Amino acid sequence: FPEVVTFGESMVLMTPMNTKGIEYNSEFIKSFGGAESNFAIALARLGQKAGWFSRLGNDPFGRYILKAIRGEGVDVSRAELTDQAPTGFMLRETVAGKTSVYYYRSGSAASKLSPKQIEEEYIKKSKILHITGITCAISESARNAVYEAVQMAKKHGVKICFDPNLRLKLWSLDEARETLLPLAEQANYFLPGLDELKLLYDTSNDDEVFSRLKELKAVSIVKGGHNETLLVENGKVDSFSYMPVEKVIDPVGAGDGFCAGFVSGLLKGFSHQESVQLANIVGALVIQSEGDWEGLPTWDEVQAIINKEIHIER
Ligand code: KDG
Repeated sequence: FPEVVTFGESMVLMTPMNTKGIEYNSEFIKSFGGAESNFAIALARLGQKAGWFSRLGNDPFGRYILKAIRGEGVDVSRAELTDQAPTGFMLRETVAGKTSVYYYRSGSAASKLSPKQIEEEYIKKSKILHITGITCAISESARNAVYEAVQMAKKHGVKICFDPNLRLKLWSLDEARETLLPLAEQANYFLPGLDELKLLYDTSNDDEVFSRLKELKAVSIVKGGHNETLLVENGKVDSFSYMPVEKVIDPVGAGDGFCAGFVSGLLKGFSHQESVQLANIVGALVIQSEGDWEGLPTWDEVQAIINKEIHIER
């Protein structure tokens, strides 16, 4: 059984091969994305036993995604291929420095996730359950699956790690607040971005954000301060500078890698402070290569950075 379990939608991701954008481009690169599978792949590369599940269409896209995630060493034994609905699909383009995302996922196989797919034994045998706000946003039944998993985790003393992953293309800010703020109350580890918190708490004031976080029982790890990560624990805020990077190539997926870095640190017995530093290293490596998960580092690469022995060429 995996030590970390997560679940949520993975979709095929098409990006134009050149800078003309989707409308004027005729060649695309096929890959896939999904915050939770990015997280699970990141953990597997860092040497942890990770399990991810979802529902995928029994179609070429679904089979491709399932094989790729399995190939990364993630346990996909609870993932399902279904004939009832198609695999979700997304396109992403960056034109003149502006990145846009187009989703084709309503009614997808993953949106049919429901509490029925949450296997108690699978959750119970893990140490950490990782959930994200995206799964809550894709459908009511998927949101109920998240609630079910959270209840099971609590029942069996499994720690809950929560990344709100606010996606305003999927739901309104009001709907997001209604679901995500109560989930933050249930979490043991809360890993939001500072921008997300400002939206969720409806404030532009950092102090107000941190006083809200101090009220939570969770340890909060806040991404995206001023080039730093902030750790909020026992009423105190500690700051950890990002690892400097020469050039940011593609920031997508950095948050998922970051969460996995933190969770991997916990599982390796690191302190919260050390786990945040590991998260920062993983985040810094992901943004230096293209793709949502392709640039995730292995544990050997991370150790080389920690030991400053080898310069990783990317
Ligand atoms: O965090 C990266 C994800 O946003 C991406 O891989 C796709 O899960 C995704 C989404 O819903 O946008």
